Amino acid sequence: RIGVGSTSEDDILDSARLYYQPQVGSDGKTFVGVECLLRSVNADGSVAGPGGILDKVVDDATADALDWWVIRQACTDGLRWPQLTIAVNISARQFQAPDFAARLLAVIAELGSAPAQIELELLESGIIENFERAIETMEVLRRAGIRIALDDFGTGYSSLGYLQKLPIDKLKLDKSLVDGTGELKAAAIVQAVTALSRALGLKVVAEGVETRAQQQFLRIAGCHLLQGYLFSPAVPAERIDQFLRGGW
Ligand code: G
Ligand code: G
Ligand code: NA
Ligand code: MN
Repeated sequence: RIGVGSTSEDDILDSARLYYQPQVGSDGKTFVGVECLLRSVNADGSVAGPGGILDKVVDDATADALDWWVIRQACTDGLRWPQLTIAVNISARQFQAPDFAARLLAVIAELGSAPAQIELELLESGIIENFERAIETMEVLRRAGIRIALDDFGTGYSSLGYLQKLPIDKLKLDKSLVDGTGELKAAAIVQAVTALSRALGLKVVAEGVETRAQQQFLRIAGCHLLQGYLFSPAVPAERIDQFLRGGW
């Protein structure tokens, strides 16, 4: 056991669960992939979001263990779902480790995963710091077949210049943009960003889709994929198995 007020690495990893939120084609019918979202089970059996567990992580070694637990769990569950893309959130700290790409490729090889099934969701903040090195890492990963998505586009600076400069495959439109699509100006931004992304050869995923009206707007705007409570929240792996057996 480590010091007072902290939770041991074993306890943290024991409580960790990986949930999966479906990503569907813009018609809402084709189940295309999942985003992995970290959860933790409390002593009473209730399930908490990532904040609950991340707050307990106080040292780098535990943070590293948890980050790599997520990747191994995602790859392992993904073996059952070869038809789905598995998108994993990668923190800036994890992505910027000098051995990140080599370590990821080693895990994928060890587990027998298909690199083309794995997608990394990166934040702008994880890329701009040490930009040149980040681009090199992204290129190494993409040459190995792994896909890269730029997450939370529409928050922060979200420079359009990045869309041209970054070696990415996908853009994830943040929920805040999707929320505004009932309004003229926000709708125009979503249409323009989607059209530009498509012209640059990127796939576009809209996050936080909650209503049929949003779905219809995003489909017509040209978003390839949709994700949100309208379709499903993040669910345990067993639910994904059920969806794939026809219970969609
Ligand atoms: O469901 P939601 O509350 O899961 O997630 C909240 C935030 O936590 C999001 O920004 C999401 O990207 C992030 N997050 C969720 N799971 C992971 C994870 O496994 N790793 C990292 N780095 N971030 C995660
Ligand atoms: O930052 P990132 O995009 O990885 O985080 C996704 C977050 O959004 C997670 O916390 C996830 O649980 C949450 N989320 C996913 N779909 C919806 C939705 O339709 N509505 C709301 N309010 N939150 C959502
Ligand atoms: Na994400
Ligand atoms: Mn996001």
